[in-house]
Amino acid sequence: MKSSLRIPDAIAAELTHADAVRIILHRAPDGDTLGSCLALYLALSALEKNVTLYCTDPAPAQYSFLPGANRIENRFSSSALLVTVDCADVSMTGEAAAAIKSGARCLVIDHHRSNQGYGTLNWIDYEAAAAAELVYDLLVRMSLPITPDIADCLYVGLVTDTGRFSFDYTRPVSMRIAADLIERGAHFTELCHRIFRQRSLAKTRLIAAALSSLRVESEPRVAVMTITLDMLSRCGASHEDTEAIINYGIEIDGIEVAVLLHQFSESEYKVSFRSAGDVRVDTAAQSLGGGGHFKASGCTLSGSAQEILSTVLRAIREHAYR
Ligand SMILES: [Mn+2]
Repeated sequence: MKSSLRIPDAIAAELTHADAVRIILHRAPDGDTLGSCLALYLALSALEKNVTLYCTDPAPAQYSFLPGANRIENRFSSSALLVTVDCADVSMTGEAAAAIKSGARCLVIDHHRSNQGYGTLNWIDYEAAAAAELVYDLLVRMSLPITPDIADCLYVGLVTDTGRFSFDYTRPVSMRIAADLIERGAHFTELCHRIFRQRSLAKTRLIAAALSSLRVESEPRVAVMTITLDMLSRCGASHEDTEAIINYGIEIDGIEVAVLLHQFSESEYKVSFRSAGDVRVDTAAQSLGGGGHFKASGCTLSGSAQEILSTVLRAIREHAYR
């Protein structure tokens, strides 16, 4: 493909001409990578191409109702044009990473500022509130029909990545796209009910257990919760049920940073950080070998919960308040 075409047009042209396309979701898939990839999958499948979906992890249960979610494969093969959507780094593409690094043709569609452009063609738009906005643009560009199923998928990407249209990078065009998706048949009430207003009994029990572990440090104002393997098994909960529980910490009035220690094995913990405002938590996570965004980051540490907590608090004091 010649570079005389603008990148989105070049990507549209390449997808139009490809016979086989493998769409890649990021590991630990969220609503945006799922909605965007499924929408692209449904739209390209209607063109009678050989289109497949790959993700190294399964879709979380609350998204399993999405059209096409049951077609996601967890084994990678690369005899097709690759497309990653919402994958900030090649390391998030599971087994596809090796193929991409060794030069397999790969289109990258993303909106993360940290994306360095690891593909053959890279469409990275930092201003987009969700990758779903870019896939919407792509389908319009390709004159592909946006069916009610596709509208549902794109709406899920938008509504989850924008925090229900409330995060500061939500832009007027995000809402115009959402309005258009509703006109095209997106079942927005039912989608939001399934995603935001319904949870399993196991997860509800896990929230209760996590809240009872809450402790608050005073200097700085850090809320800490711990989820152990024992708590997971007592609640009948799974690792994916820990998602978003950290929000209960950061939503406490006056709290600046929230931390969640989530035990993975006897001595291994995943540590998540959230910031309520001006305190940046990416630097704290980076100092411990992790990474992430200004207000949301994480790392993995070994040791006892007590040791890890003191390491983490020290990192927050030394790096987050600079
Ligand atoms: Mn996204």
